[in-house]
Amino acid sequence: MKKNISSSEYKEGIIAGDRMILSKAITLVESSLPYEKFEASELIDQILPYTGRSIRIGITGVPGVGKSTFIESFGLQLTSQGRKVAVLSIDPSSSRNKGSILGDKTRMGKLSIETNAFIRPSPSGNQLGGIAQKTRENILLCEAAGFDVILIETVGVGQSETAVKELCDFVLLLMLAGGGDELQGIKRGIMELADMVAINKVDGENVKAGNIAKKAYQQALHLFPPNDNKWVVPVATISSLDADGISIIWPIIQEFKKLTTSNGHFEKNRQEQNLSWFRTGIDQALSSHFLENESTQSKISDLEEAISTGKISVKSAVNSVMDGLRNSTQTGL
Ligand SMILES: Nc1nc2c(ncn2[C@@H]2O[C@H](COP(=O)(O)OP(=O)(O)O)[C@@H](O)[C@H]2O)c(=O)[nH]1
Ligand SMILES: [Mg+2]
Repeated sequence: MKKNISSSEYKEGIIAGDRMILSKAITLVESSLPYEKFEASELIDQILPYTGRSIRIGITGVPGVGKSTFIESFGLQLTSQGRKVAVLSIDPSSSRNKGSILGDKTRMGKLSIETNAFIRPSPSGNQLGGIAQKTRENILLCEAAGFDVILIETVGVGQSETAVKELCDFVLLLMLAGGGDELQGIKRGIMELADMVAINKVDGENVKAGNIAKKAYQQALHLFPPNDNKWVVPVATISSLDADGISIIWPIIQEFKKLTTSNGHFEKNRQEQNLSWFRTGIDQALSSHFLENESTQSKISDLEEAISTGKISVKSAVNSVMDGLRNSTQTGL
């Protein structure tokens, strides 16, 4: 393959569903080189008319709950029904170990060789905003390539759950039964992000505990005020490993889509996500534009030195950087 792919070759290849080109386009989007960033944003503009037609589903829950295993079962079910499934993940941790990437690949072994599936491990880094942005662009690329279901696994803990809400139409929260921590998720506010709760690993000796947990979650969810979109969050028990209970998930998502489309919340959610994307984009563009400047960088490192040696307060240092910014905008630099 040629080294340089032109932007029209990218566009045509993606729309034709060429996986090699799709993979390369994702690499381009994830690049931090300025000229590649520029190329990537042009490409996103070009493919935009071909996007938006998939359903974007977030899969969240603590590490080890079975997200990757679930995606394997659910994804295989969807591909067997003729759907094209793309799997992306979002991971804000910079110190992600290689083991987890390998682990995820083996857990999705069957899905990864399906012709109607495409699995792409996440870019990792320590700036969640940037990663979420890239995942969002990757969603668009996969949509333009004809994938009609996008599954997004949260890999890191904490913030990635909020990020996935910002990227998806529907969020499935996987939980575990037992351990008396049924209400933990509610306390952490995570339940508020979920459009559905599935208690996973309800197999073998875990069936009784699973059913108890299901009741506890149903009761707890009852105490929440009704959602604006009128959706009542369902609770199910599943076994991702045995592919048990998985078949009810897709019809539930369809019901969700039907309800929220008819009351306008589906589109409203996407519009709000777009606006928030725009605002984050401005924040990032401003700060990177400003920080790329060499004199700013050297000023910042001087100030860092001054902060470490106690010569200046953090607040004064920030003010000093901002004064520099104000002066440069005034002089048009
Ligand atoms: N018994 C049982 N084990 C499961 C089930 N789902 C996942 N596991 C196991 O739980 C472990 C973690 O699964 P994984 O999918 O990697 O979790 P993730 O970190 O949330 O992606 C693996 O050893 C899986 O085989 C299930 O439904 N039942
Ligand atoms: Mg996983």
